[in-house]
Amino acid sequence: MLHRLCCMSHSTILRARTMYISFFFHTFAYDIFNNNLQIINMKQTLTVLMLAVPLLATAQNPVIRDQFSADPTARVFNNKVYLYPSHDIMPPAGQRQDWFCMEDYHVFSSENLTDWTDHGMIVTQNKVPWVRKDSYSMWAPDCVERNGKYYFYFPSAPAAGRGGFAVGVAIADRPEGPFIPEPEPIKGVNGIDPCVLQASDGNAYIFWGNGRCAKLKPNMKELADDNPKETVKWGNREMEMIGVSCLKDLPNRQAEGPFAFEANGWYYLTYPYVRENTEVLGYAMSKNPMGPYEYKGLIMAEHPNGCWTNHHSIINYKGQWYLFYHTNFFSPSDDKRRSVCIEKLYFNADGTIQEVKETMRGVGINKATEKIEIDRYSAASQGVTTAHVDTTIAFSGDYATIPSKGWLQYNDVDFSCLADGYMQISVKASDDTEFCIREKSAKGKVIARIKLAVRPPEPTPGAAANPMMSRFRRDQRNQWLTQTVTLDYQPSGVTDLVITNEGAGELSVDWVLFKNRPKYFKPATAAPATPDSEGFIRRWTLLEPIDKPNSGNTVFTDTYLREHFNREYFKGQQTILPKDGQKVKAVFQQEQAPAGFGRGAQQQVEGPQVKTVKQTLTWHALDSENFNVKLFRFAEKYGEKVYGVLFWGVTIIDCDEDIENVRLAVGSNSASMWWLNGEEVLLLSGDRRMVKDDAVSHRLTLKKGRNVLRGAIINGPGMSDFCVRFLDEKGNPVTNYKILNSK
Ligand code: FUB
Repeated sequence: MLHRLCCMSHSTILRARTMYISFFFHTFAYDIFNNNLQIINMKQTLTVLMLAVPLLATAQNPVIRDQFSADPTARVFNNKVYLYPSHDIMPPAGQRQDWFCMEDYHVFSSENLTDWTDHGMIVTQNKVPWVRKDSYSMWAPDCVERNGKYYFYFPSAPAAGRGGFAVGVAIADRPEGPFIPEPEPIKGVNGIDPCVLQASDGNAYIFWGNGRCAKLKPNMKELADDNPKETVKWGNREMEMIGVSCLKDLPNRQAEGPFAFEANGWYYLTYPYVRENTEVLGYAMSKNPMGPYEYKGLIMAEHPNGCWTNHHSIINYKGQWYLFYHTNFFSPSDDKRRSVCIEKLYFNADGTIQEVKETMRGVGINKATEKIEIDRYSAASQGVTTAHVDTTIAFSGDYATIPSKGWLQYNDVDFSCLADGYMQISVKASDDTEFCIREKSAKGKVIARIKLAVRPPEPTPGAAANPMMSRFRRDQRNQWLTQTVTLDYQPSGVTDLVITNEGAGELSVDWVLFKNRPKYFKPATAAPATPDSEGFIRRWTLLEPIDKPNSGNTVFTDTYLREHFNREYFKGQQTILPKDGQKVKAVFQQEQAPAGFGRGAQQQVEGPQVKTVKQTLTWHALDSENFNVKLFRFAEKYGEKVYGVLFWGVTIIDCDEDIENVRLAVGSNSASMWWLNGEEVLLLSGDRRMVKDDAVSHRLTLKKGRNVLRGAIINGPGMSDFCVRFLDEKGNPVTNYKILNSK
């Protein structure tokens, strides 16, 4: 907390020094001069915002991403992790702008260290009787449970006395409150950063300030009467202090934030102190809660970015040890606005602690279907850099820039939530480029390959400028673009993602997100289906799309359609009663698409105009989720192409008796042709949209027993679909039949 002494002008240092001395003087002096304390004999219920707000998934560091949070004390209560941080805010007018500013506390909880719920404000400065109004000094807290009650310990500036800090306690029946503050601070605890250790000897010990420790009474609100006392010299004054100074003979320069815990048969006293210029986290071990402690080394070195403070806690959750600490990630130029981060922590066999490195990735597992801040990567090749997306918005986060042939890896993404997925990614590039999302390593299986075109088209030499073209193909160099991408391969379970820049220039990435496609189809069941209440036939056995390039839908004249629908693409085209999963070999002659379809207007087809196409295609028995059967979505899922294709669909209708004078009513995008029991009954030609009952056949008879309805739908550059039903003489839907094609 005294880091402001660094990086200051001489006069500022003098002022700061005076404040430093006065801070400590007042802290110690508080006990001596507290006779004037005004005791407010009133229990005050704090305002508790009972609204619990789930935050955005925050599997990366920092874990709280919508407000500042510092000095994290994590505790495990009822199999959940509760986080009690201090709450840094931007200082209001009239407060020192370059100093800590905290008016209240929030509590957060999580069961997976990824999804955090903000339970709202639990204690606020102006509702604690003993706290000086508007002192903005609600510094590092702690919370422990004893006999079903939750004791929240917090330091602040007392209203009475001469300044400095005291430590109060607020009590609740539940970890998230409501907490009721005691009217007075704990007598004899003068300082900051309380931490309560409930030792296996049955006692509770409170640690605070620069490592002082005293036993608490079982009521958890007062110091025990049998605590040792020692005389401390301050300048030429002498003061009697309660408890023992556990860090007295250890590395302890500007030590604060003690956090004590018991594990492996040892008591650990962990604490921030200044090794050189800014704080590190160190630790000492002892066989007794009050020491003597032996210094063992570092838990975490100085923050690489120079943030002066660090403050931490350590928990074991579901068998894994975790270190909670803070950085100033969301406020890089102001280290009094900090944010909580988490890393895994490991012990050596002799009980010593392995040093922890701060990472951007943190410990949480991301669901593939949530926005993943991929710039908080786990590992990266040389040359990958990060920068803030918007330096004017505090919580906007970073993006990463990957050099050509570089990569970055983001670990622990859970794909179990993705059934039928596609990907969105936010990217920026200075030129056309290509990149991949791969699994596990830079050479891993390709999940998606993206060709990113950002450069406007070069004008064709000699051709007059075409203003229409330039309107549609903008220059997108150096602009953030959200790319929607189909997946070549969908991973399962928890895995690692790697972005490889396979282009010639730099590529910037901000976030990636996987989405489940809406379910357009379900596999047909074994039981027969019926038409829906409006008579629409939703069960079809559909063949994967036949490749049929077309320059557009305007060519779909009656003549064209009759010629092309009556060609044979596969054997049994008009007789097959396909089963789900059955394969057909399609072999046919195909004219090459004329200019204008997927080609530049200037390009002409060269070489042979007709080629032989061979495709192996599968039939799928499906129930459409909608009255209209979305062939485009079917093609996306099962086809090689979605545009310029020809679909075949078959459905088998079973009637208990003849149903006479019905008409087949069809809407389709684009043109389509329909056959009932082998007879052509309807042709929808031209460039059409799907409209209910767009075309209606002559009168037909659905005969008793089995009837086969067959359709062929052709698609140019549009999103193909169709809807089919039978109408009776009065135009009412016919629904009294079964649909037999099944799984
Ligand atoms: O948050 C204010 C102070 O900064 C804490 O009490 C110290 O531990 C340091 O993190």
